[in-house]
Amino acid sequence: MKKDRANGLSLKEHEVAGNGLLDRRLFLLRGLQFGVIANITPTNSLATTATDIDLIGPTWMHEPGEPFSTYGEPSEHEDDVVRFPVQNEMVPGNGVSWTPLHLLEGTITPNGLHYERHHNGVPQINPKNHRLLIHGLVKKDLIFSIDDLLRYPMESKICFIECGGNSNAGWNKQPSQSQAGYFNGLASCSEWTGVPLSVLLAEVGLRKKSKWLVAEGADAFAMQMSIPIDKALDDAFLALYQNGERIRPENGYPLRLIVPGWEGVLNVKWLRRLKVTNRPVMARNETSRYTELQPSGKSRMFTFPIEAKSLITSPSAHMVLKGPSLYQITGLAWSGRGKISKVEISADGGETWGEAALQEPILDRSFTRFRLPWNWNGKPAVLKSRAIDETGYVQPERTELVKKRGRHGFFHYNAITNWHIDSDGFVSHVYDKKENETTDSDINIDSDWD
Ligand SMILES: Nc1nc2c(c(=O)[nH]1)N[C@H]1C(S)=C(S)[C@@H](COP(=O)(O)O)O[C@H]1N2
Ligand SMILES: [Mo]
Repeated sequence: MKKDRANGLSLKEHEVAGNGLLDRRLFLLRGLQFGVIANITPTNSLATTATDIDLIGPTWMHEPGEPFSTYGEPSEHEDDVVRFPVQNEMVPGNGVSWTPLHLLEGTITPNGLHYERHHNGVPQINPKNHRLLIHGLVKKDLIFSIDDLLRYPMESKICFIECGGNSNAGWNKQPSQSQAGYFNGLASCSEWTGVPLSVLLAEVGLRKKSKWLVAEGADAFAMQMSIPIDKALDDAFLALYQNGERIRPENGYPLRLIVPGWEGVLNVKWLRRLKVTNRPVMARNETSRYTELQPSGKSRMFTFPIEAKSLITSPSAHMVLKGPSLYQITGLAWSGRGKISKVEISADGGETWGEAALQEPILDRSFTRFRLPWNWNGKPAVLKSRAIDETGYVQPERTELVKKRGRHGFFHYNAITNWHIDSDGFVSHVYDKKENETTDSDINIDSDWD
């Protein structure tokens, strides 16, 4: 066994878990260099040795480039980095478009790639004609124009939004073979800026019996959702900006509600009305949907917070590893209950686990990027990631989740995802072997979200 001369340890001794998972600090210390010493990478770089040195340069160095633009676009060579839209044929404008999480890095979702969930299309709203009414159990009803709202003191928060129906193909009997983002990408993370709801609720003055807030959108679906008043006063806000610019039409322009860490459906877009009430409105999306029968025979409803979840975005389904070598396993973790405290990775199907490096900043109810070096030996392997949040909650294995939530599960699928790598390096999605026996789910979800 070759020695890593820097500290006298062999690569084997840097292993933190079985099947080649290495210490999370190794890349930070010496990049790929330690692989060289351990004879894993053929040269000390993944690049080619320079022989012909071209000092003339490419053609684009010999003529002026393109002129300036008023609004930048991604390079034409990145045109595969797109959302994946799926429309419900029966209802105009009802569908989703998935964020390509497997093609992105870092934690912030570019505005043009934020996932979309509309129930009846994207209204084209002229902000001059848009109003927000706050009424109900309040001391005085108030109407705000967008210009009024833009004059209030604002705050920013980086947080994820995840649809309660995200990853729900995970309830199916067979593992989805879509790319990671195209079955887990009804989740995105942005910096949202706007006016704290508590400020406006203080202006209208809450009456004693106020317990809930019903939010209504100005789309043709007239989405209505009920939110407990305590959450509204705690950290909900009315967003006008998304990653520094005004919110995109598809994400709620000119005004949307942000309810940090709670299921996506509460983040009402194109917000036009907030009614303070003493009980929930019992709208479609809190009765016929989002109410789920449990194995105990009782139903659960108003299951607001998003539980901790993680997903390896690379390597992930459809990718191909180029032979035995060092790889960086990377992905995203998030929790609606606070910060991510730890992400563990397994390269042997869950037998042993190693702790991943968490990329700073680690923010409350935001995407957290994790990474871990892996020395793949070229043999079939199963990768898993497991998130643990600051409340101590541990992301469950699929078997556990299915056992707990039963065969009527549809929302809040947050189980561990397994990526199988075959000896050709091809990555596919698999369930644990034992899961095939225990899963009695007979649903087949491929075009229903909510
Ligand atoms: N007015 C309105 N608000 C809405 C919806 C909608 O269809 N209409 N969809 C909801 C659902 S189910 C989700 S998951 C999020 C999606 O937000 P996004 O499209 O900005 O990602 O918005 C919520 N707010
Ligand atoms: Mo949703």
